[in-house]
Amino acid sequence: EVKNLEAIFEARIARDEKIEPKDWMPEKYRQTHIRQISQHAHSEIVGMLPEGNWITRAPSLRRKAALLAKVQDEAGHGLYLYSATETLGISREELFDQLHSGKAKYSSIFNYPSVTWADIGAIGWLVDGAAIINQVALCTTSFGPYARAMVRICKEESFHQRQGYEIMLTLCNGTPEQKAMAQDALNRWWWPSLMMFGPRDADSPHTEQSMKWKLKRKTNDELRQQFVDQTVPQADILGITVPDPDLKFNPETGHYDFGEIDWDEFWQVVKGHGPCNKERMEARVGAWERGSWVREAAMAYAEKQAKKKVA
Ligand code: FAQ
Repeated sequence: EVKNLEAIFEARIARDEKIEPKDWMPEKYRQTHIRQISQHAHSEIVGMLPEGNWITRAPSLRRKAALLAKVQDEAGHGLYLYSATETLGISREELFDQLHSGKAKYSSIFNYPSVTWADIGAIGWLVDGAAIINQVALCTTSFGPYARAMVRICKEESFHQRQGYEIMLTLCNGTPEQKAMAQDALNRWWWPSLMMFGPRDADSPHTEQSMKWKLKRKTNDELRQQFVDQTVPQADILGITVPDPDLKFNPETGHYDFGEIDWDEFWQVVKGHGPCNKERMEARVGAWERGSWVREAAMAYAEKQAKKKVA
């Protein structure tokens, strides 16, 4: 019986049909999706923190309005993604519990500090730029609710990337001090942005199976290369330098060759030992605890309404 269901499922994947929440799916397919989509949701929510840090200090009303809108969009992305995860049979409470207990990961990138205004430019340009490359590939992922969430999220991310690049352009066309700030932000965010794509394919335990299921449509290394190829010419336009002495266009392959990522740093950050891991988790757990009275009040009100109906 299960063999038969599995054959039908595999045939649907081969035909590029979307798998929907109530369809039969292998348990491992379900679990892998819960893992990836929830980690993606957690990343959106934790990702609000480094940028939220600058809302009160944005240099103009226009910049403040744009940054506020961007951070709100990220909350929205987190909510669509939590909803998509819930369709796989796990509750929001369980998902939060996994984040707060450290069982679930979120993107390594959000464990770095945003120390100057130029970091807001670099995050939009590089971090959202990397996120779009990863997420455009996910728009054709096999699980319907995830694919549909990605289509809308990508549209919003395009605006995020542009607002970041425009901040960088303004700084790079400004005073020497402003240009130096932009260069410093690129120096600090470049390598962590490359790490967002995950370990090398050879060291990635999940890629092979996720490619077969069409959860992933491109591998970590393919997407990373695409990011480098797209972003280096943008740095040239800004007139700032990518902090990689090995970076060089290779006319034979048509791609940029680039230096080795510090994989030790990557795994340290993933395991919870990055510069801001502790601060980020304290912010999330603290928000959950401080919000408990709202959840209790909502429950008490719902109970009262239910009793009224019975009476
Ligand atoms: N950080 O075998 P793989 C955003 C973990 S964008 C932390 O390659 P997989 C927008 C991985 O989970 C950022 N952990 O795994 C925004 C696994 O551990 P596990 C979010 C990482 O899943 C912008 C282990 O290493 N985007 O939020 C990282 O096939 C600006 C082995 O790795 C997404 O989540 C990492 N960088 O490939 C918001 C995209 N890389 O689970 C605010 C969706 C790997 O076994 C401001 N996710 N690990 O314990 C994906 O595409 C994939 O999950 C990958 C990893 C590519 C991230």
